[in-house]
Amino acid sequence: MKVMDSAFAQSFVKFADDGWNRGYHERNGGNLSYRIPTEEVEAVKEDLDFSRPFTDIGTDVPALAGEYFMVTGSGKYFSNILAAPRDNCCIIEVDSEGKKYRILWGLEKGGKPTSELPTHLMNHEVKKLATNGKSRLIYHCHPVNIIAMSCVLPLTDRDFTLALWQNMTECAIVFGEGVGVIPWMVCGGREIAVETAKKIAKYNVVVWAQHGLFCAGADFDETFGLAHTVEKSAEIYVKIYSMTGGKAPRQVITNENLKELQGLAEFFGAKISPEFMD
Ligand code: 2HA
Ligand code: ZN
Repeated sequence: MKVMDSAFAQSFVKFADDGWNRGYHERNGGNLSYRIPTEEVEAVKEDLDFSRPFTDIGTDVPALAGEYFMVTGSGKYFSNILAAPRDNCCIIEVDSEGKKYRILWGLEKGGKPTSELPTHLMNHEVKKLATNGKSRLIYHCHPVNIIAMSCVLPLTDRDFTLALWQNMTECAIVFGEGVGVIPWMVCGGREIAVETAKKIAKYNVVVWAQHGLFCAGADFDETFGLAHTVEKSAEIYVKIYSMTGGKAPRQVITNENLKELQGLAEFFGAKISPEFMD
């Protein structure tokens, strides 16, 4: 089968276009990667080219040795992915030591995988180990309201988690572990990758202050839905404080309410972390 005839590549392209249509990807902002299951790689193997050389990843990801990923290209625009996936995305293979990668498909007109490849792969490694292989997507985007919040709130996991849980009932169920926050750092390198990987071990959402979001998930719908839910709550937060002129709103979901919600979360197989509820 050709790569673009596969269900995973079509889901990847639709995901990218959904992100573009939601306004999360100005210019070349954001990136997406999918750890492809072995049987899905096998199904498209005839369309892969194993002749290109290996290149350094810039970090070590031994638990990803031999894995395959579909990844957006560095400097490529999410707005162009639907119309020209082969020019804007690629499939890469990680070598047997987890130190190098090579391109097997895509980036037909040249280019490299996302500039955030070290963060993507280190996050994949942590999540693969933490979820017994279930977690498969890492998504980075630049949504307006979560970035605005990161200019105003204290940059702690607790402040962001409670602010995002308190306005909309779904949130504590959808991201019951809470969200991690890292302060502003230079993007694209190993240092920010290490800090993000520490947070993503505990959460599925990490806020990069004055930059955007990283989300992890098991499938395309769940991962996009997570970013969308976080950003929707951030939009409500921004609207509330714009309406009140910066004053605390009259009513929000209280910690007592969150405790009452725990039963419903458990019914859906989720859990609201008690850490933030005291
Ligand atoms: O331009 O979002 O963080 C891609 C990015 C870098
Ligand atoms: Zn970015």
